[in-house]
Formats: sequence, structure tokens, C-alpha cells
Amino acid sequence: MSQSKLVVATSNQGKLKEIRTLLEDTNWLVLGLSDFNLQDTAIIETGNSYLENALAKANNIAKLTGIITLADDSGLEVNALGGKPGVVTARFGGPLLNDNQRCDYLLKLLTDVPKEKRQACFRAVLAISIPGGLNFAREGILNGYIAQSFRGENGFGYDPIFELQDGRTLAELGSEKQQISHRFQAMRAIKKVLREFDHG
Ligand code: ITT
Repeated sequence: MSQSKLVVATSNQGKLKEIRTLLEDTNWLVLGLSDFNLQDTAIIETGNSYLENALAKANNIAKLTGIITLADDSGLEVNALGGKPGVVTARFGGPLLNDNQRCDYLLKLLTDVPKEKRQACFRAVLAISIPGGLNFAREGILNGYIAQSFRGENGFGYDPIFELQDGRTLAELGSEKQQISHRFQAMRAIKKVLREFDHG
């Protein structure tokens, strides 16, 4: 059986790596934007929800490539900040910060917040765009806490400051993150939809 092709509409290499791992047990050949020379395509995320943004990214790249496109819009929601940063997680603290500086910014905002009030969750919406006009989306959530300081070397983004119930941060996990994460849960659901379109 030949492989069916799918492109992932993300400029975030951490996400792309995780999505490739999560699709390893399928028949999909996972391509990135650079396979189409589209790595510099700026997709403006103006939506007020993860769903709107994920659909915009997926539809935009599906139009440009003509193949099935998967997009991920995700974010961190911190209870003590009323659910912020949410859809603007990637730009939290300003557009020029890197991942470590964003984590730092969040830790500083929470300096006086005690452990029992540091609940947070990661949310991911995965959307697929089937050329011709069909769209599907599924969501996943991971509950945890914002740590007091950075710990761990793995993963990307806010992983070093996102603590699980057992006290480890996501960046301290190895491959285990891919069995529990918000992205894993959304992917488990969207894989069922993708199966219908795998004509490889
Ligand atoms: P694309 O839009 O190109 O996919 P992006 O990084 O801008 O890349 P989002 O707009 O969806 O993606 O923003 C997601 C933000 O949430 C970003 O700051 C990530 O670092 C963070 N994030 C999402 N999932 C994460 C995870 O599993 N671990 C750590 N941080 C995560």
C-alpha cells in the first residue's frame, strides 16, 4: 500500500516533531511547509478561538498545496490569570520574546501565587482541511500547574514550567509526553477522521 500525503501547516518545529511522532503508527506521509517552499508563509492568526485559528491555518495551506492539511492551534490557560493567555499564548509578553523569555514573563506574573492556586491547562485544537472544502476539528486538554521555576530539557515552548500532578514538568518527561498531552488527545480523535481519507 502506498502512503497518503498530508502537510502540517505549522512554523513551530516543536509541534511538527510531535505531530510526526503522533502519526508514526499511521499510513500518512507527513510533510512540512518546507517541502513546498512555504516555510516563510505568514498566516495571520486573527481569530478569537483556537478553532478559528486552526481552520484558517489549515485552509490557507490546503489551498496553496492542494493536499490534505493538518493544523494545530494551541495555548496555555492559567486559572490565576482568568484563563489567559489562551489564544494569544504564542505572543504572550510581546512579539519579540523567545520561548524562555515568555516562560520567565509568566513566572514573574505568578511570583506571589501559591502552589494550590497555580492550576493551568494546555489546550490544542487540531483541524484538517480536505481540498474541495471539507473541514474537521478535534480538541484535547491537559491539566496541570505552573511550576515555580524552570525544570527539564525536553519538549518546547512552556514545557519547562508546566507541571503535572506528580510534580514533573513536561520538559522532564521523555516520550511519555506523547501519551498524555493535549496534542495526543486531539490527535487520537482526529486520526479516526483521517482514516476515512487515507486512500493510499
Ligand atoms: P503555528 O501557528 O505556526 O503552528 P505557533 O507556535 O505560533 O505556531 P500557536 O499560535 O498555536 O502556534 O501558539 C501555541 C503556543 O502555545 C506557543 O507559544 C507554544 O509554545 C505553546 N504550546 C502549545 N503546545 C505546547 C506544548 O505542548 N508544550 C509547550 N508549549 C506549547
